[in-house]
Amino acid sequence: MPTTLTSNGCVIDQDATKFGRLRESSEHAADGTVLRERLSADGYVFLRDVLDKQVLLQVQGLIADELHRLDAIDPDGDRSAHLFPARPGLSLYKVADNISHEERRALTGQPALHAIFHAIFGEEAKSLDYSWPRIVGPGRSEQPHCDWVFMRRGTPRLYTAWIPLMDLPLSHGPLMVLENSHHDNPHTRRYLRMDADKLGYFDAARFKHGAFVHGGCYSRRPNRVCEEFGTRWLSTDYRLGDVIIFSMRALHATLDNRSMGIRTSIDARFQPARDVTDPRFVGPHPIAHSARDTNIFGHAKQVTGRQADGLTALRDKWGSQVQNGVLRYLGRRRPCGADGAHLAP
Ligand SMILES: O=C(O)CCC(=O)C(=O)O
Ligand SMILES: [Fe+2]
Repeated sequence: MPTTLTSNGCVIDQDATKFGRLRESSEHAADGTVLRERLSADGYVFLRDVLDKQVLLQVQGLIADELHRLDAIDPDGDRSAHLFPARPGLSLYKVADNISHEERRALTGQPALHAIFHAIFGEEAKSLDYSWPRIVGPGRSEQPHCDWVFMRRGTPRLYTAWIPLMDLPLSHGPLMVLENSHHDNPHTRRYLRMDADKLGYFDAARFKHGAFVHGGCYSRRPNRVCEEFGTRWLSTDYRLGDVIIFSMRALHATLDNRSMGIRTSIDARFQPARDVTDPRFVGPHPIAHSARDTNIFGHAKQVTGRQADGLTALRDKWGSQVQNGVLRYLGRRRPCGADGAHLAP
């Protein structure tokens, strides 16, 4: 009997029709033709033991500093079982912001990674300047989404590289990809037109699979996503040195971290160097998603057009905004009403 796996609290059925292991492509790491074929057929390539561990460990060390600063590590925890035992009761899902541009660049700029992307694109590759070092405590996960809705303002020739910064078996909440979800399909076709950073509060809100969803998330029910597509969630026991590279259009999520330790990983994005770059992720201090209008107070400020305090603005505008939002929601059947026309690949 395999140990229970969950994602966002939902049990992941490990029947062979619903859950499987990633296909490995490690021996083809330098073969652009095979990598491209697999990206096109599978939506991902998974390469074992191809990255420079020294560089990964340097970033891991910086994340350890951040964890100490956050007082997230249990001093009495079992260090032999977990690199970073989590303080009991800790609830943590965070992008580690103490890691400088240069330090991140050392990782994303490592020759091994560039060689892989050079092979994939058949030309010089570059990473977006911004990358996401993540620290994830017990019980936490990322919900199903496609990266395209967050990064659609540059070239469509863009891929995510998700890199574990420690050994991450299934029980520690690693990444999973929904099989064949990168192909055009009726489920994500409209969702993929969304530009998550352009949505107002109500545009970003909808129901999916019986749950309230907000922003760029596709669904909060990974088990229902799997049933909807009729394909499997694919993951693996990741080890330090591995990388999974996947399509912007592939649905992915993470398993819940069911261990007593903290999960650390980093994700970065790569594209051909000469292609247009999404301006949100350019430069030493990229704005990333900070301009996003994600809360109702920000939305209220925006619609009043003045620097009112959020509550005052809400009092003025609440009635009409709720009404408009409900009408807009009822009046459309697609998951989001965003203008996603530009740059659709
Ligand atoms: O590691 C995570 O929690 C989320 C990863 C992810 O969504 C990505 O790499 O695109
Ligand atoms: Fe993602």
